[in-house]
Amino acid sequence: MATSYDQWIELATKQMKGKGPESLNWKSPEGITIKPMYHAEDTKDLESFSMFPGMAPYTRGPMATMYAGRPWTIRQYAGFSTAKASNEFYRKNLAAGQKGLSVAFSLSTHRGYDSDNPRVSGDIGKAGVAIDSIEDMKILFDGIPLDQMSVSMTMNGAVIPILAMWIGAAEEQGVKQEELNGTIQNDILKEYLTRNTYIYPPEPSMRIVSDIMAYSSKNMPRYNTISISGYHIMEAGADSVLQCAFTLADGVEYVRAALASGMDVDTFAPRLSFFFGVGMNFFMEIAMLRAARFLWYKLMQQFNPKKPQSSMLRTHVQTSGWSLTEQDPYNNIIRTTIEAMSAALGGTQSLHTNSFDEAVCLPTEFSARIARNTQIIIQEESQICRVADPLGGSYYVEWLTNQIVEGAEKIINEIEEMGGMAKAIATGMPKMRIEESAARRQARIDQGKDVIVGVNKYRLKDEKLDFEILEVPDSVRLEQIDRINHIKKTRDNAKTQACLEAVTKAAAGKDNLLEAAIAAAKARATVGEISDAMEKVFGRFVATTQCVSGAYSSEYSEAGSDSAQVIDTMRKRTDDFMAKTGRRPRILVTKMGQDGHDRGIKVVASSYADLGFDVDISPMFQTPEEAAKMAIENDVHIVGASSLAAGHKTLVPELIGELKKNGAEEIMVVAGGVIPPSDYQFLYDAGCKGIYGPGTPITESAGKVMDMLEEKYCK
Ligand code: 3CP
Repeated sequence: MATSYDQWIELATKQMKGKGPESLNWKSPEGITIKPMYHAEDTKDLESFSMFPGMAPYTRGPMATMYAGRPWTIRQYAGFSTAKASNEFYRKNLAAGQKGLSVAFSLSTHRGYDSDNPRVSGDIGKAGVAIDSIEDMKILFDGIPLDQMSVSMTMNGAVIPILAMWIGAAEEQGVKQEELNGTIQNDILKEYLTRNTYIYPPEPSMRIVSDIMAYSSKNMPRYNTISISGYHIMEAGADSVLQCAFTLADGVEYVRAALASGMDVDTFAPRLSFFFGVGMNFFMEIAMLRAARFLWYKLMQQFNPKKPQSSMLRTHVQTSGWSLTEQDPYNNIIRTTIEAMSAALGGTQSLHTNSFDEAVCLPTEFSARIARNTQIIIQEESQICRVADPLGGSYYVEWLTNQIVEGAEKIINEIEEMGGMAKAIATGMPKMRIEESAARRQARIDQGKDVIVGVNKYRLKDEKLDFEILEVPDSVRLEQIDRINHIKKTRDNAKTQACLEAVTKAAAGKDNLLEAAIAAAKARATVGEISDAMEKVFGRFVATTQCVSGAYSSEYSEAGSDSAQVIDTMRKRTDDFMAKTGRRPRILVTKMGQDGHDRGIKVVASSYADLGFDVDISPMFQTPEEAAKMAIENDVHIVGASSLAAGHKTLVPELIGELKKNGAEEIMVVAGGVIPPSDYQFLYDAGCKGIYGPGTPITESAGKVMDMLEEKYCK
């Protein structure tokens, strides 16, 4: 029976009692207007439409049969404490159905510090496994055959020593370099944008990326030399269009860097890989993955690749850590399942599913099992793997894919006009866009426009934490220090020093850095020593911290007068404080330790500024002593310390101690981030005045801070 769109409008209008269906249009965070229905007209002549999977332009996936031929790799990101503890964890997971490994390193390791460095006393083994030497690396992979197991290592800052140690450990396991299979993240550009685990300035860091590509393409043909990552960009607050655009623009920059170093595009491009994050906007995430593949194909054509694989985007996906909530945490299992489905329907090659407890603590064996089984059940029970790209041809998904293509392409063109991503990053443009997007999202959540079940809707009155918390003991640090001391005593020091000098010479000249570092790693040089050997030439990068203004409050005023009133009330309180005390309430927001997650402090800083606070942001990676000094020098009323990497029990009490030591106990300290509720009392006993966990609306935490300040200064 022939039907028409006009007839559908008529029917919908009738069923909606006279309201036209356009009244149901919804504007997504990307600014895309989503209609309540799509049909053939919407998919006519779409540029990104693709007939077959496995064929250019790859919108439908890189392989012809996709999961019908081979399902994606279940690759869970894990690592904590010592190499021995992590090795046991890996072996158990592999026996239980995990297919590939993915190593999470300690933040101290990321930043190129050995475990005996006083700067990292709160970080060792907390958010990943501490690796100081090839001996640790050998223990990490003990009993895991590196010629068979593909290993992903999330490492960017200390990428040279870590990759060198892995290659060295494999060799001492009897595995040749050409047999090695895996991926190194090695995506330094996004570190300056969001993740912050850089060590050196951008220019030498880009040289490191190219050196790794050059070495691997010659010696490790099965190795993916980079994992160009949008995940962290999304986690920092980017919407899907921004994630897609910035990630691909980073990719283009790496291709140009490799070409500039003299490589032929087809020698390295087939081994570029990607890494995207997916959140809760189900179809948008699917569309983003499809759009990214199409756009990458299109972008690569400017480099005239001959091999089809050179323009084929293959990706790992991780479900969003940020979408997990501390409140009613079992809801996180459901969120992760939905996100995993979008990754699968979007055509990922490899997937990590988060554990439900990650908004509170490190995953335990129990929570990791549920996370892994989420993937196994989708793969082995749901039958969704039977057909390649089952959503291909869906009016809505194809239309949405093209919307993301168009939106992302616009931003990529803007970046091209600025001279490429490295130059764009230097202007601060991408960072500001991401932060603006994050502040807007926070404002939508705080107003209840974006629903988060258990947080801003259906919140439980009485929450009890009824699951096990994994805590990494401080003794891990002492164990690591013992091992470093032992290595330094037993190695051939003259040989080690000669190898380290060769690394410095390579940094200053043209020798391949990875090649020099492999020799140093085998001579038992430590991560810190190899990093320092390069730092002598490259220096260490210090970022300047800025924040956006107006995004949080403008999202409120766009919502109408009721919402705007919340902001006005807070502003009145800060104005009154100023009238009574002669100063605006002044807060220093700081991150201590090597935790680079700065979305939280950026959102807090820009929103508090919108509410009328004077806000100072400390540089990243502060010691408690440095943070206290800055608080005193800036004469703040309060310090907000953010912690997402399990260092809070060491760092927050040390900060309070430093303030006291310097006669500034009147400066109050509050904390926020991923802090298990079972640690709250410990922190209160140490003198912390307030703890604001994930999901606390900014207006609520700011209100509580003002309660304390008014009590202290206005009575
Ligand atoms: C796949 N294959 C197939 C088919 N599908 N063959 C025939 N028919 C099919 N349908 C083949 C492939 O060609 C390949 O063969 C082999 O099977 C493996 O497939 P793959 O797609 O290459 O999968 P995998 O080895 O898992 O590699 C996936 C990518 C890799 C390419 C994405 O880079 C990867 O594993 N990345 C993971 C990155 C990661 O885990 N990152 C963690 C970030 P060949 O081997 O012969 O080619 S965690 C960060 C957390 C946050 C933070 O940073 O703090």
